Amino acid sequence: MRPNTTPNTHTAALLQHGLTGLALALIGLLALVAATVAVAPEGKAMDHRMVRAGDLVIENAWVRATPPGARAGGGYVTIRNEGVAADRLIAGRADFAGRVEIHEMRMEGEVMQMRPLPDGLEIPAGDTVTLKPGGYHVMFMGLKQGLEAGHAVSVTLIFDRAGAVELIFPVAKMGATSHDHGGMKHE
Ligand SMILES: [Cu+2]
Repeated sequence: MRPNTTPNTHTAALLQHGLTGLALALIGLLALVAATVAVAPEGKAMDHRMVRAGDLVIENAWVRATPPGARAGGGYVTIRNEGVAADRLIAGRADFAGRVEIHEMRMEGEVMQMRPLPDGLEIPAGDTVTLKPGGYHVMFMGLKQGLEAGHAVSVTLIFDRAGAVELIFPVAKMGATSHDHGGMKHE
């Protein structure tokens, strides 16, 4: 028995706990700072939050604010695959929409066509795929509520390999049109 090792061990444990607490507090503070800079004043997509899921790095997620009465909305995100195997964005879900689809938009002759991708969207190994206006996008069908600029919504994207990934999509006002007049609420 060595009775005087007990206080030493105890002190070490206390010190360790103290350090862990400090580290957790710092991480919390950083997360808070990261969350605060999500949307720039002009409403442009300026989300710097980055989410890692398996081999995927997902960032710059945002949804476009919808005009009153809109039944569908678009979401955009950048997905980087740092792995050696291809992954595939196959589906999604969101509480605010009846259905989530993965769409592509492309010119068919002179007409811009939008259609769901039946097999999802491949994220090749070592490559980055950007979903953006005029290209690939996440389509929220059957909106249950309007998407209001300055707010943020939770969306789960489902990948073949990386699985279900829950993301926060800030709502940004983009591409204001002639519909954006007096009747709309301005910030
Ligand atoms: Cu679409």
